[in-house]
Amino acid sequence: MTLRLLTGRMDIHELQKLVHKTRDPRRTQTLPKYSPAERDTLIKKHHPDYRENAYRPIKFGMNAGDLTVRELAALLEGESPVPENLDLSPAHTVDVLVVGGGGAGCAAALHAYARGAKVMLATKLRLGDSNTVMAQGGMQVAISREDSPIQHFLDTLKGGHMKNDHELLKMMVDEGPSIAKWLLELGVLFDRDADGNLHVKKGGGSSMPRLLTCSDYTGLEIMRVLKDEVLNQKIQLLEFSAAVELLSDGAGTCTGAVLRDLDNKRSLVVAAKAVILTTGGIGRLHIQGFPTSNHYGATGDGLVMAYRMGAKLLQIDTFQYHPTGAVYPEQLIGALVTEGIRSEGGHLVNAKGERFVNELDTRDVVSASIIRECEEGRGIRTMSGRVGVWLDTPLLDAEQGPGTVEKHFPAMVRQYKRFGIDIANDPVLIYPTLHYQNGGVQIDANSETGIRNLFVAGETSGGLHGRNRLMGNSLLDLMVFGRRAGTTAAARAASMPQGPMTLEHLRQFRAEARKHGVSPDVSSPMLLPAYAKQD
Ligand code: MEZ
Repeated sequence: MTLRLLTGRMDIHELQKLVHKTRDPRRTQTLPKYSPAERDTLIKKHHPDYRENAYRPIKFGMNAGDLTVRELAALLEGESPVPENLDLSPAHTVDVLVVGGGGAGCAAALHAYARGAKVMLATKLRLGDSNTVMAQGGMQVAISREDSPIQHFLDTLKGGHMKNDHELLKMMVDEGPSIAKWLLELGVLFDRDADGNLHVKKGGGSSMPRLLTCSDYTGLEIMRVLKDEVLNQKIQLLEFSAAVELLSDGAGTCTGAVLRDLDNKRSLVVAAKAVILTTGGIGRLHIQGFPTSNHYGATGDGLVMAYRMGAKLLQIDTFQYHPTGAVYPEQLIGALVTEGIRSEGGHLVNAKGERFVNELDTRDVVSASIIRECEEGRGIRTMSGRVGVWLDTPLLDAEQGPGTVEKHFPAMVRQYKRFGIDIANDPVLIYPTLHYQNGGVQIDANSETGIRNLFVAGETSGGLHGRNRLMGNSLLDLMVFGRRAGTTAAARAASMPQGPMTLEHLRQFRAEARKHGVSPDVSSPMLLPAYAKQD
């Protein structure tokens, strides 16, 4: 297939020739080595987190005055779709309501259920539709003899610019091995070496190989097993049922939620002694106009509901732009091209045929470097006006032997093959894509927010990753804190009666919004991206 879509009138194959031609000189090229001050300057100059006009202060609530991106600020201050006179007679009464059907939600539901709680899992789309399922490159766990949880802790802290919550981080790295054991016992097929031992790979910003992988579809494999387990345990499941508001006892304790049945367009009240929010991130808000690697439902619902209830948010001024999102073909814009390719030696190459960054530096540095290359005219422009740099995927076959790409990255090969592109022969064009919300709702060691009986786990929570998450730490985060949330919520539910259900917090929130002159035009949570067909 001939692709006549790149720079000027040049054929993509013509441009790709430079990548093939410069492979040898690139092997010995000296890469920039940044001092801490230079890294800081690079990030501040080119990383999207530092584009001042993309941010504004939040007008009221627990984070009044804090800066966040405009798109999120509008939703946090937004108008609930729930009327204050809604009939709050419950359609369901449970001990623990889990909101969200990804990895954190399934883990929380399974652990709460295993401790005897009556659990309901409600999810906006189908069970498993989540960012977990799209995680490709692996889950970090310090299991090799040469490695240790302390080393994992230090790498993560360095990657997060020392802004990580130490207590949460210590829990995550310490509990990694027991999480891996749990997943193996459930049936997750992590990659093994020829002797049958678990095989670990190295990710960006890590000093040790520590990624447990299932080729380049790790999240999909983990979700396969977790979904099966939720279904096998017959945990009560409500699909296409989006939580739109929480309920409180009127004195600061969470007592349930209002769901919107997306099929029948009806509201549904669930009485719950504890609620666990696991709704993932915000990629589909497309902040600053970025494409995203996130799934369709990643619209920040949990942040919005927790904020309205009075929970505190942390580090909501920092987001992760994964360095390698697809730029071409148009059908794949923003789709993830796993960091695993760079972990195995894939070079990033500019329009001059040069490498310009250590590909395994932390993601904020790599993304800032790619953006710099493009801003300074060393990017490759597509006919539709998008710009990117090359990721030299054929290099893997050239270095490690034919068939390497096909064998190690079957999902990636298939993703491109559908559009006639063979990534074992042709380098791919990439640019940073909105991938992860570094911050989120503040939680304690049990995943509980400042609101009693309201728990948050996974990407919706904040603090653990500091200002830049390391590859593979999100899968571990959601397992560790999904388990902690599920376990504590079940214990809490066993020790107390169901409290009264009111919308008192909403009444107060609306009064605050009026006081600050916020127009009720923006409805939140958003539930589906702005371009979704509502019918
Ligand atoms: O943790 C991630 O974000 C991840 C593993 C992504 C990837 O590049 O594969």
